[in-house]
Amino acid sequence: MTRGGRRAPAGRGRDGPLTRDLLRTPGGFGLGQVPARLAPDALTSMVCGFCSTGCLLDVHLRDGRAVNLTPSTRSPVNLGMACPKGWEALTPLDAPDRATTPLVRDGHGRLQPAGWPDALREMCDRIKAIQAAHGADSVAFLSTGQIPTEEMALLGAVAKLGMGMVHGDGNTRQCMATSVVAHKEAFGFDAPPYTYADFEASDVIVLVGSNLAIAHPIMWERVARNPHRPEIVVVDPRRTETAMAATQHLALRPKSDLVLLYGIAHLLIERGWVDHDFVAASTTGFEAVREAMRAYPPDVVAAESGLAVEQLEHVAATIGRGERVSFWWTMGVNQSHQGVRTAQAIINLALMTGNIGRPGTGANSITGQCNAMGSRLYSATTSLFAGRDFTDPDHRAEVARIVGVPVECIPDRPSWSYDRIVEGIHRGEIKGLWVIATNSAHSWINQTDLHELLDRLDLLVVQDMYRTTETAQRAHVVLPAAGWGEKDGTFISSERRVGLVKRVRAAPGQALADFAIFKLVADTWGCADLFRRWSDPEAVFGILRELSAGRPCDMTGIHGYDDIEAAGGIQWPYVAADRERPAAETAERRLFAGGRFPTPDGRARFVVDEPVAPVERVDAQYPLVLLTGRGSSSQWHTQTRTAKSPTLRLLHPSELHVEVHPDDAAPLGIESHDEVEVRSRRAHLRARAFVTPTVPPGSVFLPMHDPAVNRLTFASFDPHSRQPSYKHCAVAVRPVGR
Ligand SMILES: Nc1nc2c(c(=O)[nH]1)N[C@H]1C(S)=C(S)[C@@H](COP(=O)(O)OP(=O)(O)OC[C@H]3O[C@@H](n4cnc5c(=O)[nH]c(N)nc54)[C@H](O)[C@@H]3O)O[C@H]1N2
Ligand SMILES: Nc1nc2c(c(=O)[nH]1)N[C@H]1C(S)=C(S)[C@@H](COP(=O)(O)OP(=O)(O)OC[C@H]3O[C@@H](n4cnc5c(=O)[nH]c(N)nc54)[C@H](O)[C@@H]3O)O[C@H]1N2
Ligand code: SF4
Ligand SMILES: [Mo]
Repeated sequence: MTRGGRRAPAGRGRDGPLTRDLLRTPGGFGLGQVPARLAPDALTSMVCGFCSTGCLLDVHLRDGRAVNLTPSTRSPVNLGMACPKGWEALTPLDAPDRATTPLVRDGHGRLQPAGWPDALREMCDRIKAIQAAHGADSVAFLSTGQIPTEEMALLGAVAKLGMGMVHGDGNTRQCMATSVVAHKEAFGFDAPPYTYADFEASDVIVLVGSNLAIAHPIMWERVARNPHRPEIVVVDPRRTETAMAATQHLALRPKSDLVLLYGIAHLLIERGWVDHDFVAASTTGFEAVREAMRAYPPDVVAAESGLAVEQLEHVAATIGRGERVSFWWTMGVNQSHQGVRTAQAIINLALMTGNIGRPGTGANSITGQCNAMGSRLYSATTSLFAGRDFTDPDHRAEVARIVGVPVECIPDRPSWSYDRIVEGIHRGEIKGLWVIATNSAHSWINQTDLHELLDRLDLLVVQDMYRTTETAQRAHVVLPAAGWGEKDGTFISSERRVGLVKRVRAAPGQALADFAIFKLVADTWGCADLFRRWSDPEAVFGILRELSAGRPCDMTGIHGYDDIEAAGGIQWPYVAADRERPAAETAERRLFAGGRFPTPDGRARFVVDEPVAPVERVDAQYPLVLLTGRGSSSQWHTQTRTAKSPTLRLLHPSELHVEVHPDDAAPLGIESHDEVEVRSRRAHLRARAFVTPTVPPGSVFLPMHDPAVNRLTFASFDPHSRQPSYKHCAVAVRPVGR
């Protein structure tokens, strides 16, 4: 036994039967051919691989190869629409910097091409050596919300059940952790309750910290289709594209959301806009809320949030009088120092007004990446498969039985969160790291010491489509991965819809589907026998189906990929009885109808807390708050994919711009297009100024797509979700060269 109480592995990596097959077949696994299920000159549909909307795209094949795509008209999700990223989704696959062969760093520090067996042996031997010396939990992995669910599940199984790892988290920590915790505490399960039809059915739509027009353009199109002339309330310090189209824009002081939401609750209670029947039948904890909300009268809230008392009265009346009010939130809430309580304050408003479980209502967290929802349920990082708990012996026994592994293989403690893994490297507890489909060296908060920490690792393995990412550049071993369009599996969208992705292109060179890579790692490690049932993505889907039985995310009614194909995507839950229902009834469904929730007593829970100030304060030296987020609908995160499309590059600025309010720019003599320096207490960067009243005075905005931005951000975290607070730190701006 080792420090972590987990078995330390023995023996060396070897070529198992799979790896030997691979050796005999240069190019590997026949990835060059279009799968038998697709006719060579046909149209086939699959879900987009960028955002969580899950638009269905029709892919046009010629001689078995995808040559074009158009948005599908047969899906209720996107109704024939796609945003620029969807239209351009095939282009990044052809980029010249694709990783086409495994790379291993040589004695001179250079990454050199290697064969798969050598790279896999290098990886496994070094992990085993580290674990033997420092314990099984001294090697961790970081994964993603962007690979198919089947691949995520296989990774979780191979790394934790097969290789003895304990700690593995995902980039979803940067994105969704807050909503996960808020949902579990309030609803009893991590379940976004809505369907996109709710955008069209509401008479009031409240968007908190969400720039839907840019980050989820097709959901925004669904809002535009709403025939009820809805009131659209946008809560965002910036006058975003979304806020410009709103009927009420609450440009609150950054990070004053919790006070604002409590102030709205105060007014709803005072003015008698509480649905007491719903509260009595379907919730617990309202009396504590009523008591706590006394402390948030409009004058106090106005002073804290920078809004006018009339604005507060107006928004409360809009919500109170609305018949079908839906509340939606994204990163302006999740990425804050008190994200979980803020999300729950939104849930409180929906519960106290009875706006949940009916068409056009809901407390609705919008997810980010194409498969964030698959990661939340099946990646075996934070929770055990299908929303189970690693610490619950019954849950472990159930999973061991279904998956067919000895129960001792399943860790009995949850993983460290991403920030704790990074801290583990700092403390010398984590010596090896395997990074899959995330670009930490650009996207993680406060990069100041991350690069140095990554360099300190005894082993960094990076598995990515591209060899040029900031993280791959620092790796000892790079494993070349196939991307979206080059492999099979399923994604789960924001509205819980399971959709198919397919291999419609050959991966370049020796790149392999992540699924194949995980199988080869297991083979080389010597634990492939444990995963014999996990033979291909559809077989794994079958295992996940079994794991979902009786859980709120039950999908036992989906018998296989053909069902998903025929329906164009199926929302969970979907049980055997759903198969008998008319398709129109199951096409678009929401949760919690009848006011029942998956808590032990069937009731939703109100949660309240004391608002606290963000950790890093502005002062005379650093007088401005830095907000960060998405820059345009044509840029995706760290730009490894979207920057490869000439069309998408035309749709966004070619240089980094910082948005500065005229009142802040004037005294500094800054005009649009001037080169400026943005400095935080940790680092500085150069950018062009864009002087604009869309940012509030006292704040500046930088898009997250430039690697320099996270050298400025300040590492503070929500205490309950450990999600980084990317949207608040103190900076100064000054002109350069004058
Ligand atoms: N084009 C494009 N689309 C994407 C992505 C992408 O990279 N590019 N990424 C996808 C992913 S993974 C995600 S998670 C989503 C993110 O989708 P969003 O969350 O909508 O995008 P962000 O721009 O990060 O943040 C939303 C807004 O939060 C605001 N904000 C900042 N601080 C506060 C605050 O204190 N209070 C409030 N109320 N608002 C605040 C910002 O001004 C910003 O307009 O987008 C998804 N879609
Ligand atoms: N300042 C600031 N920072 C932020 C945010 C912010 O708002 N502000 N937002 C945060 C959020 S919400 C998110 S989700 C993160 C995103 O941060 P990241 O996850 O780092 O962003 P991506 O650029 O999407 O990185 C995905 C990586 O996976 C690779 N990849 C794509 N498909 C595949 C595949 O199929 N297999 C493999 N093996 N690799 C693949 C891509 O080439 C890329 O290198 O950023 C966070 N960082
Ligand atoms: S809205 Fe999202 S899912 Fe739809 S095409 Fe654009 S990136 Fe793809
Ligand atoms: Mo995200």
